[in-house]
Amino acid sequence: MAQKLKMSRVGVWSRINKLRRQGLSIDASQNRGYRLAAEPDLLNQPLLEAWMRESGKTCKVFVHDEVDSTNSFAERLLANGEKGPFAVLANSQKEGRGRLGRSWHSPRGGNLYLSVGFKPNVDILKLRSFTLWQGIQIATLLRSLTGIEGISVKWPNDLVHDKGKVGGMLTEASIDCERVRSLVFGIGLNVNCPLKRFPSSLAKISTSLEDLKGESFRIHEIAAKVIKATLAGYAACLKGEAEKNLVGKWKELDALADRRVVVSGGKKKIVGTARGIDSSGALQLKLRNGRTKSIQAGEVTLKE
Ligand code: BT5
Repeated sequence: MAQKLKMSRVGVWSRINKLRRQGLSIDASQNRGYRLAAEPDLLNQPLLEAWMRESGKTCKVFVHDEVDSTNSFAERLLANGEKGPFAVLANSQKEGRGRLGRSWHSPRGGNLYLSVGFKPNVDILKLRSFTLWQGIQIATLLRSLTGIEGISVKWPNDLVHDKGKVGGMLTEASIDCERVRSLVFGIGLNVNCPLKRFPSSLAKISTSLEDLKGESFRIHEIAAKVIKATLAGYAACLKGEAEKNLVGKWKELDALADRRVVVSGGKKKIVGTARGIDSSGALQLKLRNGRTKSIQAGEVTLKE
């Protein structure tokens, strides 16, 4: 290693110790060298960048220990002239958020809190199904990466399994004259953080990849691959490929398919059977009177 890096063995040793202090677990063996024994659960920027190179897709990344919200951080970067795409990641969030003022529980270490910022400057129609399409991309990725078959999408922005919610997505955009000027796609994914660190009411309805598989996952690898899937999903939306394949792909991963559900929006509640989505991304709800209602926005819960 010293020869390859053109430095002294003491120099290598001191850098290895620096990496150990950053949380990397490195084994040493006399006359053989060093080996990365386990990857840390806390984010390490060079390690993330190495995984991004490995995954074949890179963009600028901003790694933090704690932020208010990675979505807010990305919005500020875009407002200050940062060009997209870039990714913002944090070990924890003080004000992680979901939709409609709800919060996203974001304990430190082991879970993914990631936002990707874009400057699209395209017609709003091109991105109207963006969150649904990203859900398909990420659920597909997680199934193949973890072997957990039951990971599904729940309209409009959840990643779920029968055991509970494993992740959520939040897309925020600034729109002007029907054009999307800036776009932030945020995802929170429960990876390795033990559910006992969740408030008990939330632990009951949540799950994590570790909880589902019984083993922990490399957070940097997952982050790099989710970033890659997000960039590819965005490109597919701009090219119009997403819209063509949306309905069919959603069907393969739809947690609500043919389930009796209650849709609430404001004070109204509608009961029906979920029958997938249409090409605009609206939920198709079959009502008791046989009609199908298109739902553009709302909250869906399973009917007991
Ligand atoms: C979401 O909202 O599911 C979108 C969550 C997006 C979070 C990411 S983290 C990175 C980026 N930065 C941010 O500030 N946000 C994004 P919604 O559909 O409104 O669901 C919120 C509800 O999910 C809460 O009211 C809880 O019931 C539940 N919840 C909160 N934290 C959770 C967690 N860690 N795991 C599972 N469920 C959770």
